[in-house]
Amino acid sequence: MKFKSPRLEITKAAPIAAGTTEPNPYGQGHSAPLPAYCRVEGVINRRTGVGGEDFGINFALAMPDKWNADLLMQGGGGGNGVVLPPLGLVAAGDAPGLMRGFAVVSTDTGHKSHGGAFDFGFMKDEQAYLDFAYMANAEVAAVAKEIVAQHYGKSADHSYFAGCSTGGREGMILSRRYPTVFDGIISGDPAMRTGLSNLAIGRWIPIAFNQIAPKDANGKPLIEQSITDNDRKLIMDALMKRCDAKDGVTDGMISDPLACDFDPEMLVCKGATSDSCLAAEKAAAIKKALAGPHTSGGTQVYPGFLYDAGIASGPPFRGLLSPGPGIFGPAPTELTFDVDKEALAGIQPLVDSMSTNLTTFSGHGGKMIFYHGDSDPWFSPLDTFTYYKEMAAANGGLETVAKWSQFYFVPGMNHCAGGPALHQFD
Ligand SMILES: [Ca+2]
Repeated sequence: MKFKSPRLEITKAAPIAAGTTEPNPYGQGHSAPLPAYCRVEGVINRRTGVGGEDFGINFALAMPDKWNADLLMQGGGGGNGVVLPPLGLVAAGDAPGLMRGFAVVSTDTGHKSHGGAFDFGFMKDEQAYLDFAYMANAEVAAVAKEIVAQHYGKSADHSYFAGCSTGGREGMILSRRYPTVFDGIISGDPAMRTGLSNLAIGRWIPIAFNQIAPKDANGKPLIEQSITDNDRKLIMDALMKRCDAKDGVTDGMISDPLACDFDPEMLVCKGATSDSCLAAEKAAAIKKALAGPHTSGGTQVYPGFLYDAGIASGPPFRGLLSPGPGIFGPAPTELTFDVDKEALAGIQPLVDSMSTNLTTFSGHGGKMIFYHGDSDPWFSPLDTFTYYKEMAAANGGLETVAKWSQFYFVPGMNHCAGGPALHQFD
């Protein structure tokens, strides 16, 4: 095979017999035997970067013998840095893309992780940062299209991208920076403004709970005791009583989250504190935490979160009402912080995903689906929904945009999976 890009090296090309399984590193979604396919692996722009480290955009492409004539790129997660099996699991229900006949490609987006899903050490290398921020997926897509065309003797009819979390952000970035590369994009629970979402979940919310938490002998807040099991039960019972039926069906799910007008201050004790009511400062702290970070002048710098069926879930996917150590380590121990200063530092122009002009993407027939778990404790579904509304307003209005882009709340779903939800859908 001959390729246009002189920076491309193919490192493996082998037929894989039908019946193999690929363990899913995320532990859910897929275990069925895969169909026969050709697996190609390669690297684009192999180079030596900062500190003498080897960099390059690694990818894996699975091309099934029984091809449906389409290409699917799967988005990444966390800080990427690993080439996950090219299966196409996101929003694929119980049959990943490869089983449905798609050629599927995945990539590490230009660096190797040295410490799990959240190793961001690669950012010290400029090109590695640019590749992660926005460049690598488009480069891999171009190469994958070329390999697919040579392997099957014809170009893919359509090219799709589907990702959740970092993959959701990647889909949004692709729709704007490379608007003609994909015909369809699915962006789930997008990690679209991680500086500001970290301000919310790593600072604003835990520090609000620290303020009401009991303190140890050294004055350190015991954040896990700030909300008790009894508080959680009290809140969830009242929340479901108030909002479950608003969607027309009392089924344990809040399917009309924007109509939910639950307020924890409804539960404040009228007289003496007891197990059947909330202390006033506790209700106020919960309300403040879930309202999202505001500057000292009152400007909202990241949206609030929804009151939903999954917000009291415990570890490993801690809901917002179960504060404690998180994926990035122990909870902060401060009782106050300078929100104005940290909000300014939380803006990251290269990775943030804010501009709304999708005229070229929609102009070539591009379709885009957004979805977001209502109980996502990392990224607010309201941030994604606000982006969707602003994007619609900037592209001809909701009625016009709804013909090529839709937004779906996923009731009960935590971050991309889990929670009291139907999280396998397609
Ligand atoms: Ca309901």
